[in-house]
Amino acid sequence: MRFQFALAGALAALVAAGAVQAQDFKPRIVRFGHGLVDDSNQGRAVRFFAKEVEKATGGKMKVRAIGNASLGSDMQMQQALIGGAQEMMVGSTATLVGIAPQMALWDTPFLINNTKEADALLDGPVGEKVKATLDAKGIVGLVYWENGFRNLTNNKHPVAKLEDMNGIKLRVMQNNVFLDSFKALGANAVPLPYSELFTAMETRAVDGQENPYNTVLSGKFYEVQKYLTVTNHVYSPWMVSVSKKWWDTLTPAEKKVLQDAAIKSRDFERKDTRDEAAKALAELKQKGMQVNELSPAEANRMREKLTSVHASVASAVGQDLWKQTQDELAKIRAAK
Ligand code: TK8
Repeated sequence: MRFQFALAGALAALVAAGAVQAQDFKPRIVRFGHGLVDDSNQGRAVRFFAKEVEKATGGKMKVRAIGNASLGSDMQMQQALIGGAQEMMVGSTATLVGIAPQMALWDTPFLINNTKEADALLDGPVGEKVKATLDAKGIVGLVYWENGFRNLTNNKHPVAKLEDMNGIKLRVMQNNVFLDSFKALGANAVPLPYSELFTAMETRAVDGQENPYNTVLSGKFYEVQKYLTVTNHVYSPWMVSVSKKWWDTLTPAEKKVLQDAAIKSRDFERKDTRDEAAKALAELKQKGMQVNELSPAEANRMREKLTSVHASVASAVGQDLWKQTQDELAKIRAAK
């Protein structure tokens, strides 16, 4: 017994010193599922992560990137992780709220104004605290990736003023804050998994949706959506998640490889996503989408409607976390 502890201690020291040997890794297959197509910011980052892990383990750990929701929707994959039937996934934090209610913090409209605030808040104590609530639910959250600022598309008419939202059948994520937000704007909000979204738009079961430019582009939404309104109504993160059941079977060296690769993938993914987003709007116009910005007055009217859900988010995530978030944001905004 004592020998085992000594051994564990020695290994931990080796890992800390970076002196990890190939024999610290067992042959393992990691099924890493994601919802977007392979040729998307999400798919590229999963493949980046896979390469990093293979390199660091001398090919012992093989990460299979499985996109297109082939392993299921976000919520189905989360259940597979909890049950231990799948090792890893990445998906919207918004679809995790049923499992970890504090994730609803990230659904708060207009909480985050820019990517600098996003990085500081998500990678800081607030982000860590929210991420850690997954642990007790059977999921280990590794890092936040950027999904991005969400914008509105539809196939009915341009949305230039609040009243234009009336009667638009709008797909939202399976999440109450999104549902309430878009009901407050006057839309007919319908929750649907992402994996059913394209077909729903194609068959006109829904008129519109909201997602970052990157996804509108990679998902080819321009084929079935004519109008895009620049709303930037919420900053949406993705969570890179691991099955806790599987995680608990890993050696310390293997856990460290996954954590290190996750951090590298986060930096890669955020840069890639931002580079793509900066060019995406021009590309979407070129593909035929009609893009409009809201006048400051109309943007304000929408903003007021959307911020009406803030009180209910605060009570859902707890007043302490809400206050800590506001304090943290104030600090981030004050810093140069
Ligand atoms: C991909 C989803 C997607 C999200 C959505 O699985 O559902 O609209 O934005 O990124 O997580």
